[in-house]
Amino acid sequence: LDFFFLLFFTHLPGVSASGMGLRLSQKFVFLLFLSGLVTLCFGALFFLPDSVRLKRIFLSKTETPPVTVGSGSENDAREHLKRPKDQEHPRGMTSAKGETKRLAGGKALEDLSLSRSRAESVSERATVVDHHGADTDTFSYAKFKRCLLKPPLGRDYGKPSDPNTNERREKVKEMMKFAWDNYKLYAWGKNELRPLTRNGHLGNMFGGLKGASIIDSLDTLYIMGLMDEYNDAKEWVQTSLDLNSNGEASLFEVNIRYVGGLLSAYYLTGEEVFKSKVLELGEKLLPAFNTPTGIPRGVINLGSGTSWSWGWASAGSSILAEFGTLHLEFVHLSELSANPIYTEKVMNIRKLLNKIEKPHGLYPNFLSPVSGNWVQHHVSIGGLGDSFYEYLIKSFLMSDKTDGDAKKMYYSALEAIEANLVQKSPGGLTYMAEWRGGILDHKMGHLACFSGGMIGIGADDGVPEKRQHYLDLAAEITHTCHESYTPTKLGPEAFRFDGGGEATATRLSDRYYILRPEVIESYMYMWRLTHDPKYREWGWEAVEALEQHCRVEAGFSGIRDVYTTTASHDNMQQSFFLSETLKYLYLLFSDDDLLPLEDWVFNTEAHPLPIIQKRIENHLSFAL
Ligand code: DMJ
Repeated sequence: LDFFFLLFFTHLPGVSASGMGLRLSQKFVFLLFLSGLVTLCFGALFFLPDSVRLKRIFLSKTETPPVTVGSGSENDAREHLKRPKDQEHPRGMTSAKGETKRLAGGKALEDLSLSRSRAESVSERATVVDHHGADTDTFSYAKFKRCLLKPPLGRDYGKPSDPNTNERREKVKEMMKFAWDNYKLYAWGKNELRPLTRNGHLGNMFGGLKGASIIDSLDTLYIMGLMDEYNDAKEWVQTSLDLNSNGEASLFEVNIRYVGGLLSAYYLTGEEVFKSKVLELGEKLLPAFNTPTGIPRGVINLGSGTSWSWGWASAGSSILAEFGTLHLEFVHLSELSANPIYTEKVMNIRKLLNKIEKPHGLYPNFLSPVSGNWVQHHVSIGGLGDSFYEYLIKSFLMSDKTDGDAKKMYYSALEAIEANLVQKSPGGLTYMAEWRGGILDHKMGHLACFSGGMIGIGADDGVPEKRQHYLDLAAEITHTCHESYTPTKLGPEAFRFDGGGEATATRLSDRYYILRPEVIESYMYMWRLTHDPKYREWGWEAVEALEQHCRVEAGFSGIRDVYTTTASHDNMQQSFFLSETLKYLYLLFSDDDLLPLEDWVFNTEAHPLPIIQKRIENHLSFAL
């Protein structure tokens, strides 16, 4: 400044550096110059580098320069999310938890409008260990396939060497093609076929979602090698499966049929469309868990996310078989998305059920999602309770036998069931009665007949005598259910052991058969476990009966009375007929290497889900 001052005055006309007697006009010009100089110097601060102290002193935090492209906190965060994980943790690096992380190349997050929860889940991904071979944010289908113990479709698609069995298997395949072709012809895109009136049925169980028969058939068509049909089904999923519906859906039904069906289609085929659809659908189900206890309500609006209990469920309760039949699918949703939220939701249900006091060790069918207490003391292995027990043992099996809590809960439940519900009829038939606050109802539903298979596959607890005990119990229950299949060789909706009857429907209203799979399901498991030829014979009886009583010109239909041979049809080809009944029959006549039980667990709609192998870590070390 001194330098400028001297320069200025020595150059002013008539002013010497020593002579400071200035005129007023000269003083004014001087002040003007000075203020200009100060303004210039202050402005120059903006052009100085960030580190210059002067700048930091003069400019407060709020005056930081505006964000330019490529810098700034928001863009930095996105860049961080986009960065391949293996740049952050070199392959094979050990995390804080001591887990060895084999990190795949990071996938750019395509969606820049990340929601908060999504962003959080991304950060949580670092700690998720995926036992299918991708312990990062991407699921590796190729690694998953390498880690299966056996090829899913066997050496030769499970084709049996015995020609007679093969002929039977071909017959079942023909039935599937017939059921599918008619659905395609008359009800394409609807949920079910009405084979008598030759039209489609939508119903209101799936909240406006369509194509239930298509989703339920994908894996059956695929394992049967009906590839044209499978491709039509896949194309429909690609072009027409609209998940943006706004209706009221059963959480349970959407989960077992749509989530289960899409998951198994993905695991069998590796087609990305199934994965993206199922992850989209999974997210839509999450709001159902927003209750004081985290126990979901039965009905959810897929658009708004609001949920409520079934009108018929007492005191706004949730149903054991519904909220207890989510575990397998939700664990797989976490596997595929690397988002732990799904597993957390079902583990929370598990914890609550584990802790709560149970009358005689039994699980009643109704529970309040608000208080977390039982609402009624009705216990049943059939409707309202059934698949909860199934999912306990299957959770254990699907976890590669590591989910000890599931196993413990299953065995204590089964002991309580044996102590309180399992009965022997005067004619020597073993059955499972229902329990109403301590009083036994000597009735068994068709739905309860799945329990033969369940007790069979759960019979491996390491103690040989116990294993035999459970195998015997499984065989007895399956035998009883077979006894109920008479005289048409199809079984009623419910049968009783009182009033002089033995496995007989005494009420007219219980005499119908809606193409249900449970008895055949038990035949299939018992065949795999024992190879006793009677199970294949019983299965063949069912095939013949279905052909004789349920096959109509345009599909298969349920019947109103299994005790009369002049059938009255109910005009409905249920989607579970394609998903379960025909699949279990096909497996019954196939070799055991078609969907081997060492690798696969079937959800309650018969959709195969892979066992999450713990030994995979060893496999991976040489698979990579
Ligand atoms: C299927 O949708 C499932 O098996 C469910 O668990 C109960 N019943 C039907 C078939 O009967």
